[in-house]
Amino acid sequence: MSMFCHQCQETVKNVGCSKRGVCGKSEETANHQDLLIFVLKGLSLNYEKAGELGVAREGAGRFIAEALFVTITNVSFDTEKVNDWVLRALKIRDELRKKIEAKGGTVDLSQDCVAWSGSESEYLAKAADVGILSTENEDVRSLRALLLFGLKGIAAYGDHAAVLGYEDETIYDFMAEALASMVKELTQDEMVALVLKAGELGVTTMALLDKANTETYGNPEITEVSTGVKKNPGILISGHDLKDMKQLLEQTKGTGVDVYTHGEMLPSHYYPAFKKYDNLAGNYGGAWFDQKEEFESFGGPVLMTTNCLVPPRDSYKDRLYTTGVVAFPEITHIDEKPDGTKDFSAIIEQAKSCTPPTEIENGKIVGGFAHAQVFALADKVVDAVKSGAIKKFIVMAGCDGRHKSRQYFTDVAKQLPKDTIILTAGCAKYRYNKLDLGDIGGIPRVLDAGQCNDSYSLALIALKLKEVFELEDINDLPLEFDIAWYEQKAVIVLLALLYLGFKGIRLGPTLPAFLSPNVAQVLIDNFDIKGITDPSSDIADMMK
Ligand code: SF4
Ligand code: SF3
Repeated sequence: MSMFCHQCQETVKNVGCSKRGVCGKSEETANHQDLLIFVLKGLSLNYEKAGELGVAREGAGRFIAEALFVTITNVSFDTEKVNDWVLRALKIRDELRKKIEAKGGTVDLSQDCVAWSGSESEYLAKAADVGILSTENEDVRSLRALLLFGLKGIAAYGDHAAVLGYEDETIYDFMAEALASMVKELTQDEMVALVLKAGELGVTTMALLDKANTETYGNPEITEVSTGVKKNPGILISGHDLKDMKQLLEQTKGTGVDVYTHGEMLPSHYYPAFKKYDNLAGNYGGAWFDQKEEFESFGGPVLMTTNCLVPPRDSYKDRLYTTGVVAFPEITHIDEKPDGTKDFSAIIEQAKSCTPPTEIENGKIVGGFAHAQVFALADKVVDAVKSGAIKKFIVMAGCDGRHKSRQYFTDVAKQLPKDTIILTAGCAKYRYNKLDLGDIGGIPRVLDAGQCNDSYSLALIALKLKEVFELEDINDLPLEFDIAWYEQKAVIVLLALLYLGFKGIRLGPTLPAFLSPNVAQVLIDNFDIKGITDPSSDIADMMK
């Protein structure tokens, strides 16, 4: 058996993981995930057909989103659970077929992904035939990969919106259209068009999630978050799911247990609905890849709501919990109840018997600069640009990761001239959000909009500046991009930015392994995408 996965930035030699994932994903899990994608293509063909015939498809679109989310880097390491997703996908695919046939229609049985129904013992053998490398032409494979990985980002953000009750059928329809396209003979122009459409749907999805988050929890506000610890025992919550956060805060209220955020959960401090909880104690640690040390020293239970989970050490396995689509063998998983709520009482009880967290730092992080907060400061910002106090905005959003080469982003942040403002979102911020980079007339030099999906806020801020300065072209703004990527949510953020017309985006630490030379050239020719070089040269170029 072997595997092939090249969907994240840490893939082996920037080519592909072929024995085991650098992320810790096993061959079995990787192959089951490939099989899941294969079955989702068949499901999507039936979904399209059902749509043409007016056959009800309730639940199928949401299912596609959740199943794609399962395959994102650092979400599921549990082969059995992925196997269950394959079984459910086959069932939904075949139920759609029955409904289509009941209406007198037919499904395309010439497509293996529609017709195939092996027993579970055949899954691994089948997976070997249907993974990424089954597409022989390297440019077609590259365009399909770019589309698939962008879709995964749409799926994750769409799912976050859906858990809050915000859904948009056009997002599901596009996911199905795009998955189905991957088994059709399309021209390269048609494939490029679908990649660009993914960018458009990325904007739609991030806008929907922004609406879901802000209508449910209020607009993020400037907030100072402590990085120290208090005297009570605590629960650490990581990942991106704000609904889990809300339920955990509600259930811990008055129990004597504090809640600390980790990684991408830091921005929850910025929302009015969460700030009112006295037991929301602070942020513990940094980006996802340091979690082994941080979860160990935290000493209390840890709840992982989405990516990025790292295979845990034995020392804290008994106090690690997963929920949602996250899964790891032998780690307790908290399921959602039929009424949509989750019961975190077991975690809270365990926390009570734990010692308070060990302090690993004691400072503060300032954030909360999503669109509404920045618009409220618009006059100040515009005056600072007009007076020359702010020369450039540098968007440094995205992901953090393990590689030493990511020191580049810290060095850029430190070396940027003092008349620049860094706009950030996502866990990339941990490379510089604890540095004292000062302010410009009271405006902090690092403006953190929130989670990676809040890159949408950064785009809105740019569009607002374009309007205020009455510019024809968004690329005439004093704005540069120096984006860090790791997993597939960053792929959709990138495609969304391209769709919005931004050009000249720098991407690092490496360009994606899944871009063939020709596809990379298309992005360079049409969007002036570039890789990072070294901090001084890139800063000199950005400050031109
Ligand atoms: Fe390798 Fe990344 Fe795939 Fe994990 S997600 S197997 S590290 S390419
Ligand atoms: Fe980070 Fe995983 Fe991408 Fe949401 S938590 S940005 S890497």
